[in-house]
Amino acid sequence: MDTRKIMEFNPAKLFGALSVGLLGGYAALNYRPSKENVTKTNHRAPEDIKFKENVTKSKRAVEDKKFTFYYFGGRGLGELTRTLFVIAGVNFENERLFALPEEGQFPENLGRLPCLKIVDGSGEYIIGQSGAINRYAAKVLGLYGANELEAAKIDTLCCHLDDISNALKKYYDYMTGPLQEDWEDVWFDTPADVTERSERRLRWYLRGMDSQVGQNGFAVGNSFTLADAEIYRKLGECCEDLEPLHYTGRSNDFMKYPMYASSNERVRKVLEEDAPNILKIVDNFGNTPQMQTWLKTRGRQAF
Ligand SMILES: N[C@@H](CCC(=O)N[C@@H](CS)C(=O)NCC(=O)O)C(=O)O
Repeated sequence: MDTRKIMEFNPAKLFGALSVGLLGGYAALNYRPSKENVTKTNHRAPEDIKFKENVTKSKRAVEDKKFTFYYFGGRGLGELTRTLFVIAGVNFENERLFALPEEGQFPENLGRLPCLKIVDGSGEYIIGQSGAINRYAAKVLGLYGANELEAAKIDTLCCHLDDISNALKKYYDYMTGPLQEDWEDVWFDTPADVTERSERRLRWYLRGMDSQVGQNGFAVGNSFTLADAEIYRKLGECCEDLEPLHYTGRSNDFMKYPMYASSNERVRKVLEEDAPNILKIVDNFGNTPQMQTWLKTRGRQAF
């Protein structure tokens, strides 16, 4: 049963929310907290997934735990965590909220989402903050490298990806849209070999990162880690099954392809030309049976 409520656009509320930025953005939604505004799905890992060596170890570590992941009905700050469970082949309950949390809920993330609940023999814990959740999940799922140095390398790559997201903000504002008419040409097509700091755009970052990842379809080592998941999420993941309207009231088309591009080809061309190793990672990760099943079954996304 699908209990989703389509979010209604309310310009007056939206104006107020924009003034306090992204964190206030959800206040723009005209909705009431209610149990009907939640969907719960048990994600069951396919039986035939062969665990990589390091994941097998972690499987024992998670065997006695039950995970529930709470986030809104879109991808946003939640999808990376979900794909960590998916790629590791570990079951989790995917609780998608289509309303703001009720007063007093989720204090671990200051009343916001995502949060991850872990129940095991020793009790119940809730973790807030997406970064903390992702690092915790990567550790217990065996997706944080084989040793401390690999873990540091994974962190480095994730920080490079954060730099890219921050650089993109100069050209595209998530809440309002493009900040200049030719933003796509500037962001995607500025050559990698610029000399001025102010001219560093997507290709500059990716060409540099490409020499830092493996040539074997894995960012670090010989199996998937948090870095592969984040590379896929930021540079590879597409979504055609979206609600028609984004919660800011505009068309959801800008959410279909990585980095708000008008087509997936925009991003792939950059990877083909300047970051072939990263492209290999995107394809290796996205083509796994786990991810293929997940993409087909995760359902329609609000954003
Ligand atoms: N830094 C926090 C940000 C959490 C956050 O702002 N979550 C948004 C959804 S993406 C939210 O819950 N907004 C509702 C609100 O601020 O009331 C994290 O990464 O978890």
